[in-house]
Amino acid sequence: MPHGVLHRFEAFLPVTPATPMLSLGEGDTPLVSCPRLAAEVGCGELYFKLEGCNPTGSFKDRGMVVAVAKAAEQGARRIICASTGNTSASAAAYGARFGLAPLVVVPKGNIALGKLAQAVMYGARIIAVDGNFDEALDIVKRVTETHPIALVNSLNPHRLEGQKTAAFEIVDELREAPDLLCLPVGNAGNIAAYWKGFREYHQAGRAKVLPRMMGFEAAGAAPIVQGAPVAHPQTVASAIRIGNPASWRLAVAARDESGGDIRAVTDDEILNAYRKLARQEGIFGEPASAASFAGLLQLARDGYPLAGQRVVCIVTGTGLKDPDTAMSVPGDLVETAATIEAVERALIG
Ligand code: AN7
Repeated sequence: MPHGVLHRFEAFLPVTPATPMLSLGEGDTPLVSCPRLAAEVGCGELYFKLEGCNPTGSFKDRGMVVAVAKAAEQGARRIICASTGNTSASAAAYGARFGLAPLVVVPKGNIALGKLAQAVMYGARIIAVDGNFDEALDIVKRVTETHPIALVNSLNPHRLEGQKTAAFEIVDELREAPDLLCLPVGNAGNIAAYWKGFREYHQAGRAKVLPRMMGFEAAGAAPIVQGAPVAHPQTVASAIRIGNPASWRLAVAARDESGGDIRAVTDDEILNAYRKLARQEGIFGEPASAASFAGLLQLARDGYPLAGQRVVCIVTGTGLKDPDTAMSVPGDLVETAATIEAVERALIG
């Protein structure tokens, strides 16, 4: 059985007879219903879409498979991206799979350990710059103007084409679009891709509802909320530590056309949602991914009308990507001697 985004959604993607139809099994991620949290938040239904179940552990694989397939089709030999970590992991994996050499430019010391390990393992040339993501992206854009290297950041429209397939999957599974879609916003490509996906399915008659798009930036990296670029973005959620998003205008269009909102969530709200989701539902997303649920909790607290609403929160990447942040959360760890008595004592209290 052929699997993956290119096969499953061929009719909605820029696939030609010359497109190499490879896959690592991306897409088809779980949509997990959480009725207890729905009751707590006060919405009708609540689902989490676990994009961490993609082959490299984040939603980036959906768009990367399309971008890299098209680059291969067009005869590219090398691909390049700037990244806060997940894009580089995905580019490195799909570069290996399609036989294109991956180059990744990352902010030195500022990407999560698991993501760096992935780029190392998949054999990317890793260029760690002494600057932030926005500076890295500027450099990469300029490099591709003068070198024959395919750009696979989300400025490449094939990336958003692939990412829109997550919206298709939600509608296919619920047999309707949700009322509200909550997701983190960093470089702002994903919110634009989901909105494109929901509109295309709506136009194709597969959904009657168009969701309100609710995006959440980290408070220390919230250029869209503030209406101006942030020169030195700061947040514990390193994936969305971005001060000048490439898809800014598309994100604002998604917000306004859908009647949604883009808001800021603080690091405390992110970390609270990160722990709560793991401890109450067994869903371990990375800190940036917890911004979706942090945002929903904020909406509930602010009295946003949620009663009866069907809400989907996107968990964009797996928590295993960022072991350092996980280990900074107070855990319940007891070390003892290897005796029955010592372990019995550790069971209580
Ligand atoms: C887990 O990898 O920008 O708003 O370079 O890794 O579409 O950028 C990652 C972004 C959310 C934000 N959640 O999505 C990169 C990068 C996770 C992410 C986002 C990212 P966009």
